Amino acid sequence: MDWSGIMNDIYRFWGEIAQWLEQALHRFNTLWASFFRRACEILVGMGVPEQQCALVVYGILYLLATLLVLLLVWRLLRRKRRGAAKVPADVGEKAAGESAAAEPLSVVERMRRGLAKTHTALVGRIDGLFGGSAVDDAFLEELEEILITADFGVKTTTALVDAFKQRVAVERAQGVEQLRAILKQELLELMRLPVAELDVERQHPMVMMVIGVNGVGKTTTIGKLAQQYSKQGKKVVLGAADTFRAAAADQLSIWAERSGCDIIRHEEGSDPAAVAFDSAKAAVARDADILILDTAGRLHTKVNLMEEMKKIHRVLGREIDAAPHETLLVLDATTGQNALAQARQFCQAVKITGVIITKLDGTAKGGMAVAIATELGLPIRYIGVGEGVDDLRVFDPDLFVDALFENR
Ligand SMILES: Nc1nc2c(ncn2[C@@H]2O[C@H](COP(=O)(O)OP(=O)(O)O)[C@@H](O)[C@H]2O)c(=O)[nH]1
Ligand SMILES: [Mg+2]
Repeated sequence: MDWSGIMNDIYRFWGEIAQWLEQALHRFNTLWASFFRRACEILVGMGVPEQQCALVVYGILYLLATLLVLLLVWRLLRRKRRGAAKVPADVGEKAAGESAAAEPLSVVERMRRGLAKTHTALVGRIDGLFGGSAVDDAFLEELEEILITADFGVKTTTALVDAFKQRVAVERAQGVEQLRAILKQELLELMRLPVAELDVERQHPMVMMVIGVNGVGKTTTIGKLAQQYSKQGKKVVLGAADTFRAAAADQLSIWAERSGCDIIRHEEGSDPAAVAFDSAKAAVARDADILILDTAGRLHTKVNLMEEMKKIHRVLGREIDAAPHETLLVLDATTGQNALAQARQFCQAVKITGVIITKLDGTAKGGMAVAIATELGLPIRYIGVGEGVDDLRVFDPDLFVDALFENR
């Protein structure tokens, strides 16, 4: 390799650049000098003393440079503000569909959105009625019809309308606001049950068995619960006792992975009670806070299904004192009064301690939640108002009734 040739080339190249820079500097100096001279002439023409011309020229240039910088900063800030203004709109769109939205919705807002269909069916008609005629027989009949349409059930509707009628008479109530407040209060009275709240710290491990017919949302609900409890720092073990199809355990495994909790599963078709046994053993050995057991809801005959439930109950009780501590029945709100019939059948087989109502977001018949609480005397522990993890909520009757009746 010819090093001296290369070095010569570099020197020549560098010499050319230096020459070009020198020329550019020279040209700039000439330009600057003529600009400066011209500016001074103008300033003198305007009456500025000649000795102060340089000062004024530099002052003007300094001012211009400052203005330019300020303009740039202003433009940058404006662009940033516009960008920020766009974000909430995007977040809102996502949140409406999926709960993977960056900005979490408040509990009240989720409840409002989830119960929107029932709210529309109920409040528009009720306000129309309350704002119209006096409280007479025709009025009460129409109120009854509205409540039945929202699936409050005949028994609950009758009790509610009777209580409403009495209070209105005693208090001589009238006008939309007053009548609506009375209906809300009476509804809350019906829904408040004298039962303790679900307390997962009551036992260690706390065992929850989740039952219900096929497709109501058991596995999804367990997945959401696992994720919520794990987030709270609890150690959760899931038991895949729905051994009817491998896909059921696969579905639960995905949730377990997502929330970082353990899962006990056996092969497809194996004995669900054996899964319950292993799950209970594992929960104790691993010092878990909570064990949640998924079950199948699709055995060929009802008798089989109920026998299986009883067997799982017995197995759990033998392994962990007083387990299962909660037997939660999952009901699909979109099935309306049919869910009530299902609940009655399950109640005959096992001791149910609470209900989880799913898919309240998909129905205008949210009144069935009231019917469950009042007609079966079972506390509603959670409600599902959407498919996102945060759409499963601890049931709060006040919040529920507010979301149903509030003005939007
Ligand atoms: N819209 C809505 N869908 C739900 C809710 N809970 C569950 N689902 C859906 O219901 C379907 C059945 O759920 P799955 O958990 O498999 O029911 P399982 O057979 O009882 O275990 C799934 O598509 C879930 O995404 C809810 O609260 N709202
Ligand atoms: Mg399932």
